Amino acid sequence: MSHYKSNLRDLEFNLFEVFKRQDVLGSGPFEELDEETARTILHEVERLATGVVAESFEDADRNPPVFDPATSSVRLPESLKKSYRAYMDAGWYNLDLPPELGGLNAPRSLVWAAAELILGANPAVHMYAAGPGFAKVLYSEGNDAQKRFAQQAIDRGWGATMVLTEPDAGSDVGAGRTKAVDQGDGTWHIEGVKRFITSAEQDMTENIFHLVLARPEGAKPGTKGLSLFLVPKYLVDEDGNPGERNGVYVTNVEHKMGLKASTTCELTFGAKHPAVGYLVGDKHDGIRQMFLVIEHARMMVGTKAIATLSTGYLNALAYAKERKQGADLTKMADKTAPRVPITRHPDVRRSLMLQKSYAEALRALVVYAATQQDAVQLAEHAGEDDSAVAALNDLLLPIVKGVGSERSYALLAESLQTLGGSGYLQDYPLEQYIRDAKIDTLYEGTTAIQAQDFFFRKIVKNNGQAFGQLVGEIKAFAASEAGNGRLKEERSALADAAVHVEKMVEAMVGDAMRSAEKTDELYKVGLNATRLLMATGDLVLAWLLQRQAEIALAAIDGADAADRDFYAGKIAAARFFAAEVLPRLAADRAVVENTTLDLMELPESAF
Ligand code: ST9
Ligand code: FAD
Repeated sequence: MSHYKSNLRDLEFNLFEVFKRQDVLGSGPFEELDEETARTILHEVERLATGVVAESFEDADRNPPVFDPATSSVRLPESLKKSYRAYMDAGWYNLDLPPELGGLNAPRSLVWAAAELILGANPAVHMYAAGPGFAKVLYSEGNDAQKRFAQQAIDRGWGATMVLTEPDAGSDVGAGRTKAVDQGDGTWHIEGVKRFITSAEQDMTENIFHLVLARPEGAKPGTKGLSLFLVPKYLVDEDGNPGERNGVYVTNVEHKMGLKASTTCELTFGAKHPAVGYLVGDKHDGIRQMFLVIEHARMMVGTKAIATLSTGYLNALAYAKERKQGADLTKMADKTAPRVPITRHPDVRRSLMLQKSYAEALRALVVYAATQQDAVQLAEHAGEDDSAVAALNDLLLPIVKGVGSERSYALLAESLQTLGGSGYLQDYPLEQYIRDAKIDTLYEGTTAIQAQDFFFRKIVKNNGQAFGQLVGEIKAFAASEAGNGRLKEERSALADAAVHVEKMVEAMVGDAMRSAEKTDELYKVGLNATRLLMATGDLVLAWLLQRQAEIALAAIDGADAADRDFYAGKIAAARFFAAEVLPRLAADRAVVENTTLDLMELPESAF
């Protein structure tokens, strides 16, 4: 039986009952796709995900890829290759491609809903399948030859990588030392060592193309001195036929805590013979170009995290319904009382509802962010200004990635706990979920980096516009009649929470402004950035749960039995979250408003 427990009902609830995607499907840029087709696609992807894609999840963890240093090659487990091949053959990567690349140009909300299913079933498969997505970026940024290469990459199913990190340049990408030397003939030679590169070697595709940040000789320091180069494993002729082996080789594959099926490689350029690179778009604009990939990858990581939490919760729930242990708390003195399923124990119920409310709220967050991306697609198609929705999407990305990964990792521990000692065994998928999910708080920018991005770039640099819009919408909901009297207390808690988050931002902006006079004040922002990110996340999640509850309240009376339970769960999750999670934001605000510099003044030796 598949380890993967999907939640298609909830995905469809978000897409069609909450965010009304049927209103944008079937017209404009999405003319080719109507609601029925979208639902069929999701059902088909779910069938694939819970079937052949999920099949190799465990085997590829226990029998991970093997690196051969003599040939710089990697052998992937056959089971994983089968999952990958089935996914690629089904062709769903086409959803996200533009028509000029043979794609369906589906709304991003549908793309991410489908992605959740694959990421939950077997995240490594999704990552190995990134070639067409990378080709899309290359197509949009590249010159004519690179556009042709991008089309060939899709047609011939090549793999791809994003290559930023170096031993001394992790979070600090601008410290990168990999060099690019202009050959004067339209080619460059790349020299240096990159590390931790996902999918840089595998034995499933004819070619792999690397999108590499390197510094042209004489270019300025920092990220702005980096340029983006296309560096294929095999150089190709005009028709895309692979020829000469290029001088880029994998020189190590890491042994990791989790996500073992996905290769994480050291990549050495130009040590054996020249590594030929092509400047993307013939212009030195590397960090902006790479962020087109990074933004997508951050969304992917957040979606992977919540997909794992969701299947973790559903596995825990299934176990809890079956496992009998102890008597009902009210009969604890009666040693002859019947043993009950652990779902009867208040502490198990509390934990399950915490898992459910976060898993479903985080899913709603992913779909909500994706609907902003739909709006960007719609605006671009209509030739309209998309800056406001784009800024809102930008604001949401560190929440999706930073909050999604942190909360999912923490709550997967609750899912494991639900299984008691059995959760610790490899007989169940929980321990692998935890190992596989830890990476989500680390790569694509650690949580601290997401938090700084959120405050400095997405709030301060944007003059608080997107943040103001988001909090304004939340406050308007809180002040509305949503729920017709049946969400009154929840909306009141939401209104209080919105004020707490606003006050946190106000205090931190004050710290940042005072730092113009007294530089150390900026440390206070650094001390609180992650706290603000997580608190804003909880605020947004509470709001999304209440929006879901409003819809559930309106639908529950006429619903059939299964839907009545589904809607009752939605209302309960919103109430639980408002009562149990939101009150903590008052404490967060108090911490922010009373932050001192004590910690920064403490000598390192005192730690
Ligand atoms: C990694 C990969 O970890 C892990 C998984 C790989 C899986 C592969 C499969 C993925 C599949 C999905 C992808 C398919 C693609 C499909 C695409 C389809 C569309 N937003 O603040 P400044 C830019 S990879 C946008 O001064 P510093 C901007 O151009 C490794 N742009 O930065 C800006 O200029 P300006 C991941 C942003 O102090 C310029 O950067 N590593 C943003 O110089 C400079 O900005 C990391 O993520 C943004 N949010 O450098 C590194 N931010 O201001 C983490 C910056 O003029 N570290 N730009 O606009 C950071 O992010 C640092 O904050 C830093 C700081 C490096 C940016
Ligand atoms: P460091 O930057 O050294 O960070 C160490 C700690 O210090 C972290 O807790 C961090 O939050 C904190 N810290 C660092 N700087 C600051 C700061 N300014 N303010 C506050 N806190 C800070 N990279 C690629 O280019 N391509 C890939 O495909 C890729 N795949 C990966 C796959 C895996 C499995 C792994 C483990 C990594 C991958 N990476 C990839 C690299 C990944 O993006 C980096 O590991 C990540 O950006 C963090 O860099 P680092 O590991 O050097 O940690």
